[in-house]
Amino acid sequence: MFDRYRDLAPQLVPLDYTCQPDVKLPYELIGSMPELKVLVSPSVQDNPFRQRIAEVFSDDGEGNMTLEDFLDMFSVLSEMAPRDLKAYYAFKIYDFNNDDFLCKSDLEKTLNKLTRNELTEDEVRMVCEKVIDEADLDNDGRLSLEDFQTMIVRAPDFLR
Ligand SMILES: [Ca+2]
Ligand SMILES: [Ca+2]
Repeated sequence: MFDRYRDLAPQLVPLDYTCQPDVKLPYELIGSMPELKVLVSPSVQDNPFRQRIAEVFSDDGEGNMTLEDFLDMFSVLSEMAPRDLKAYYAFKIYDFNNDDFLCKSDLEKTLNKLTRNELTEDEVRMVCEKVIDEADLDNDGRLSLEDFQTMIVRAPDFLR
């Protein structure tokens, strides 16, 4: 993974990391990686969450990544990562306004991205209401991480 990171910008990334150099690669380089483009499935050519994933894993929240951010991202995305860890980051990725809850607007945004705006506004609203209805265990109208994790346990296909 270090080689992949360095290959993105050999002029910026030193070979020797023993002194922990303060290097960050801009999102434009990270987001161009084929791994990030096809994450959703091979049939989806461009991953609509590409930028959001990089934002969540970057320390600066803008998708610019240190080597450490980069390694974290790929270890969570790997097939070997535990389900709870994947669920935690999926939650963060969908929590667009970073308030630690998935509210209706987060879900609408997620759904619009997943379906590439192919659903009508009414359809999106209906699906989001249904998701909250089914997963909101404490009835506060939004999904906490706990609500979300329970939902995932009941829908094993979700993380794929
Ligand atoms: Ca939120
Ligand atoms: Ca809730």
